[in-house]
Amino acid sequence: SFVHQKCRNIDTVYLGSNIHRLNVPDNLVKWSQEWSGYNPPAHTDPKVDGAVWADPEIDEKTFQPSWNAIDGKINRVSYVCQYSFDPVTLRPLNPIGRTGLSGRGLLGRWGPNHAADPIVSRTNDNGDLEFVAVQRHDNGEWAIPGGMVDAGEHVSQTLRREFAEEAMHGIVDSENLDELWNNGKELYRGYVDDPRNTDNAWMETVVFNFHDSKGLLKNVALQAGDDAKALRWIAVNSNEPLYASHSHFIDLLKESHSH
Ligand code: RP5
Ligand code: MG
Ligand code: MG
Repeated sequence: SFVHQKCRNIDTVYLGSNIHRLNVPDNLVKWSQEWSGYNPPAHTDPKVDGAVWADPEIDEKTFQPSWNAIDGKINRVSYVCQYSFDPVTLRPLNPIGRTGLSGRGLLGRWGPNHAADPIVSRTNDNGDLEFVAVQRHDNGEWAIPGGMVDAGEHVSQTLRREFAEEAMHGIVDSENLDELWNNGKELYRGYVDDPRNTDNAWMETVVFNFHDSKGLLKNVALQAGDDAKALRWIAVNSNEPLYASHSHFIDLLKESHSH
C-alpha cells in the first residue's frame, strides 16, 4: 500500500525553518506499527500561528471544530478515511502515518488542508500531450498551478481562480475559457504527498483535467503570477520531476488520454 515519501525527507530542513524531521523508516510509517518512544520534533510556522486564515492552537477553549465533517465554511472531511486522534494531544492523525514532525508546520488547518489542482492540457503540433506547469516560489520545483480551497469556496471555483492567479497573472478570466472550464474531467481526489505535511496536518486535493481540444488558449496570454515565478508547457512524456505527488497526477492524465 501507499507510503508517503516527500513528507519524510530528512535530507533537508523543513521549508522556512531550521528543523529536521525525525527519520521514520518505511516499516514504521503506519500508526498501527508499535513505536513506543516515538517523539518527533514539533513545529508550527510563526506565519501560521495566530493567522486569520488558520486554525488556532488545538487546546484553545474557543476552538470547537466539527472533525470529520463540514464545519461551517471549512471542509474537515478527509477523502482518505475517517481520521483518528492522538489519545494524549487530541490532534488529528495523518491517515497515511508518521512523518517525523508534529504540529502544523506551514499548514493552517489541523487535519486535512484542501486544495484543488487544474491540469490544463493540449496536444501540440508534434502530437505530444503537454500541460501548463508553474515553478513554485517556495521551493523552486515545477508543479501543477493548484492552490488551497478558500473558506466557503466550491472546488470548481478554486480550480479556475488558482489557474487565473498562477498562470494568467491574476487576469480575471474572460468568458473565452468558459467552454474549457465547463468541460473538466476529474482525475483524482485524495491525499497529496506534500513536503509540508506533518503528523497532524496534511494536504488533500481534487485534480481536474481541462483539455483544450479547440485551441481556446491560443487567444489567452499565459503568464506566471502570484506564487509562481515561471511558467511553461511540459510534455507528459518528459518524465520531469514535479512537486509533491504531482507526477502521479500526470500519470493519471496520460492514462486518461491513452484510450
Ligand atoms: C499541493 O499543494 C497541492 O497539490 C496543490 O498543488 C498545492 C496547494 O498549495 P499552494 O500551492 O497554495 O501552496 O499539495
Ligand atoms: Mg495560489
Ligand atoms: Mg499554488
